[in-house]
Amino acid sequence: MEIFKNIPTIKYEGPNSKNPLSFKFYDKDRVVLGKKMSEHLPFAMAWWHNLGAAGTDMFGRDTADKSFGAEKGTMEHARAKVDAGFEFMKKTGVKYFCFHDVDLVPEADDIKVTNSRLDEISDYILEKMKGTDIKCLWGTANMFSNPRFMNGAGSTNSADVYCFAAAQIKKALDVTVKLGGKGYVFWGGREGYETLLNTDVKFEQENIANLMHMAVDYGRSIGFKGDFYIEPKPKEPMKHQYDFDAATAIGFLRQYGLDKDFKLNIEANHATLAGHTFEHDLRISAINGMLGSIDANQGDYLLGWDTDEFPFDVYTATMCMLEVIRAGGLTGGFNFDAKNRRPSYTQQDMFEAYILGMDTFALGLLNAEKIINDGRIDQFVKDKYSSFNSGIGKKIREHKTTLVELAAKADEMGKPDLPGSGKQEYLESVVNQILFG
Ligand code: XLS
Ligand code: CA
Ligand code: CA
Repeated sequence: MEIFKNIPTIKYEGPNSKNPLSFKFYDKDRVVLGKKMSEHLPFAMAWWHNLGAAGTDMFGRDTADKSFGAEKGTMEHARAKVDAGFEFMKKTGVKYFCFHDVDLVPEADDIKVTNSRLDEISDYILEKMKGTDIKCLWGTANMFSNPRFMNGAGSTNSADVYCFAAAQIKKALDVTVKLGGKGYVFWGGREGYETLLNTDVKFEQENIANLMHMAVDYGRSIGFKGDFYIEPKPKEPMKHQYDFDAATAIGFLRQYGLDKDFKLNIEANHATLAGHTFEHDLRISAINGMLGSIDANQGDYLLGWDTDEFPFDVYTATMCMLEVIRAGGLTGGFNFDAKNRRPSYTQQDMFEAYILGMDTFALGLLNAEKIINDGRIDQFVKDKYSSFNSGIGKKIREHKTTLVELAAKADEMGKPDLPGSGKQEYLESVVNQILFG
């Protein structure tokens, strides 16, 4: 049964099309820098936002109807969501999906019941996947909504609750492996604290790391070959979250010996909440060999919370794609962890949101290609450090000098020439010229 009756398969019609249900820039087979657009941009649908979120916020109830013809909170509804999701992915050409355990089925009071529901729904999803090229990008366990996680999951003060975190991870890994998922995410929404007056930070971080080690051991034992990811976020719901940003998460992974199995899933809105640009956290991940996957969305610079908007900022998408291309691509993909604004409540709005997001990243990719082919930006950065190519600079790079030798050099010079100009304004105008010239 067709759910999105008035929505056709979305096709590329080019930048001049006025058809709202068409791609203007995402042309999946177009070759960019030697690869098809669809290979550069493995897009994913977030089960929770697209099939679940219906507009409820702190001040008001649902505006959208996401029942998909079934009664909410039932297994019939869980199956209707699968039907809707697969029809949506086929019509938009999105090839991957991401899920939390409780996005797939209604959670029961007894975890054994929830788990049998997960078995049932994952059979149904597997059935739906047959004959399509739709795949699972990553799975995760929701260890932040249920009241038992009020004091954290891996960081909880209750050993009993810790068992439930472990049980959910185990099951979410089972389902991820069953669906052939490429990755498994830890987003530590409740892994942090409100006040040090009631918190042993070291104890909590050790317990989180221990849980992650057990997850790796279990995952590998059932044949999971993909990457585990930490998804950093500085705050919300907690005041202080342990995985503040990319640099913090990398330090944690290295300290606890998890860096071989984990990479990072960088969400744009989380990077900006941490006071960084999106591209900053991508660069930090990439230079540490840990850029795994991306949650593609954007925040609002006027708001201090996680608005999860569909990305429309082409300039930021351009900077993102430059980072991704320079890093050699992602092992994961681009998951639209984004939701329609509350007044955009129709089925057509759901499609228009994905068209916006996919076109924005297609533009980002095309722009990144132009910047790379133009070469002026890369050349500038290369030249900027050229004093390290020879003489004393080369010795510094090769660790062949000492503070004593360098200090003697400084004495000899008395006063250095000023370093070359950073030329930020010129470079920004070069970018504008490449993008709009
Ligand atoms: C919330 C996070 C969450 C993760 C998965 O802010 O973005 O949705 O991506 O648990
Ligand atoms: Ca996210
Ligand atoms: Ca978010």
